[in-house]
Amino acid sequence: MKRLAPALALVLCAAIPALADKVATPIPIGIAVGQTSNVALFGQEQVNGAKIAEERLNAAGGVNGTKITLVFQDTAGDEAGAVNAFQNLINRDKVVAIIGPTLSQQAFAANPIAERAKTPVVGPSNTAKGVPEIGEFIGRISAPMTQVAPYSVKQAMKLNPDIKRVAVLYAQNDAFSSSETVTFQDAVKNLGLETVTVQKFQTTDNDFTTQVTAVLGAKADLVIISGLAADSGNLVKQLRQLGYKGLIVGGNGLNSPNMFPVCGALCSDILVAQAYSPATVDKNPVNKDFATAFEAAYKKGPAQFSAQAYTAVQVVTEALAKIEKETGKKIADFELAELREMLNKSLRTGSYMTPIGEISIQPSGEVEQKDFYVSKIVMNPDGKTGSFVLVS
Ligand code: MET
Repeated sequence: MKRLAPALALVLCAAIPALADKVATPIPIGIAVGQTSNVALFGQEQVNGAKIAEERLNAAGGVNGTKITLVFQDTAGDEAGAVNAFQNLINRDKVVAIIGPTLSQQAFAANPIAERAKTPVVGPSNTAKGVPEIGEFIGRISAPMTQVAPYSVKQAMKLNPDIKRVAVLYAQNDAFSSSETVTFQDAVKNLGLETVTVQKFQTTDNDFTTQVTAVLGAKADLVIISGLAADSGNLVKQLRQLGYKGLIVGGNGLNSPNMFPVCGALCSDILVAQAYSPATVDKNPVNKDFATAFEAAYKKGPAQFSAQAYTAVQVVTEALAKIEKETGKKIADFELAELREMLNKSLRTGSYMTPIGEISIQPSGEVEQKDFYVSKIVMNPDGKTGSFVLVS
């Protein structure tokens, strides 16, 4: 008996943390996005959108009367930062799910950690091919660029039916940019256009003379860019400064007003396909509530990354409420590990009416979204501020 005691103690000790791991209240939801580094140009918008969701959803009762609380962990811009944030949220903050990371490049590194810990991930902005396939616990509400990108090329052809020669540029050190450019190059081919040059750059570059010279030399009449915000903004600026006059289509990295200060007045007329439009407020009351609260808080209208972050928080909150409805048991009475598994399933059932329209998450984790838009950047006379104006 005496000899058994240490073994018994060991078993008990091992069991205690597991028993202690009930879901906390308010219910913690992790937000792992890039709040610093060059990725903060997107991350700040995500934080803003998520905070509005926390406020609006809690004002509406949270999860059947229990409040949610967002736990923010800055991933910065690289893989290590995302891995670290995920570990903290899963093990220390004991969140029910993680919303993040900002970049697909980071998702490929950090999501496997959540997968092993059986913690659901809802990607609010990952658009590269292959993200949901990382695992069973990985989903997203951001439509992949394979679905969204072709719209902007079609729109460019509408605006200028004479387009024939296309220059494609992409950031080769970024997973989403490398994935997105394949989609764009396929679209160019399928639409009967010719790719006359493919130019690579790095997300850390700020001198694009070589690439711009190649574009001008190839006599392109359409330029398509896949990169992050600062690099793409500088590339646009240098294209215009060195005399490129044709249309420019930007990928998902150019879909942020935080890019406006980078290319300034020269951002004007870039075409961007979007998974969100503030213009739907009249027919979408959820978007109206979101956009009104956002505008009141930040004195500017919301853009895609904010709307998607809101959507991700909303989807997790509603999926939690569904669990309570189905089991008749409060979330706080579940053990964390069990709840995380149930939440992963709940996320994938039914549909959600969100600021980005009606969506659902397929069993694979891929989002199903109905409405996409193409907007054109219009800069204000101050050359610093501007807006995305719907063209289709
Ligand atoms: N869509 C990007 C990605 O999947 C992130 C935001 S825009 C650069 O990496």
